[in-house]
Amino acid sequence: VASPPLIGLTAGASPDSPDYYVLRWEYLRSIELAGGIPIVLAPSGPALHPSLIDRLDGVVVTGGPDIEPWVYGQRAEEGLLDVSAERDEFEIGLCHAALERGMPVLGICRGIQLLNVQLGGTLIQDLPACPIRHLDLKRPRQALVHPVRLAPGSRLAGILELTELEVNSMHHQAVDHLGAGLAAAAVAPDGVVEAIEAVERPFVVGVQWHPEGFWRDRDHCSARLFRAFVDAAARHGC
Ligand SMILES: [Mn+2]
Repeated sequence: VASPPLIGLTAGASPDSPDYYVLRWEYLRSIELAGGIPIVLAPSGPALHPSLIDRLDGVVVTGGPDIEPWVYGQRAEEGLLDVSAERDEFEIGLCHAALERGMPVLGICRGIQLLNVQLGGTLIQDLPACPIRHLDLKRPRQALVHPVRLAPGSRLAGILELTELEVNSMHHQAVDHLGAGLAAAAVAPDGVVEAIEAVERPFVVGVQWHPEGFWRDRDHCSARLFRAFVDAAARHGC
């Protein structure tokens, strides 16, 4: 029996106490339930060392602060929130190493944005608050805020076995121009891109919502997304 795949998940500095790195444990639980072994990767230390990366089978780029606009060739605009140059640099390096190795990558929230700019895309720095309120800190994380329509024939539609689903929403930025080799896999009714995927890579998927928020509901389609990702990582490790 093959050993479970090792999945690296990015952590970042705590917005409240910058002396600490933090990662919401729901990400770890979601990977465990999907059959993977989660490994927390913090910006400091050996996380970018090839001898560590080569032992991983997949990478999850998690939620977090805004990406420095210079990374995608823009100036900061009104509405830009907290940024972390340390985390940008770390995740861009990690993502580059993973993509170079054909390793499966799952980007969540900030992670979809990181994947997109990594491949040359740009971001909307601050979404308008209507018609859909994509960010509202007073809402519970599991609140279903808006539907997304999955692109017919996309990898994501195949994984989730759906054409449309209701998602949570905790973002004020979004994918603007798509990076090279990426396609939109899900779109909200207001036109905001809610998922992307690489057309010709094994498993490179980003979602703007937070599937880990549904880890308690094993029948939820989010479990299928984590399962497909961990399975792809297991195949990569073979
Ligand atoms: Mn949204």
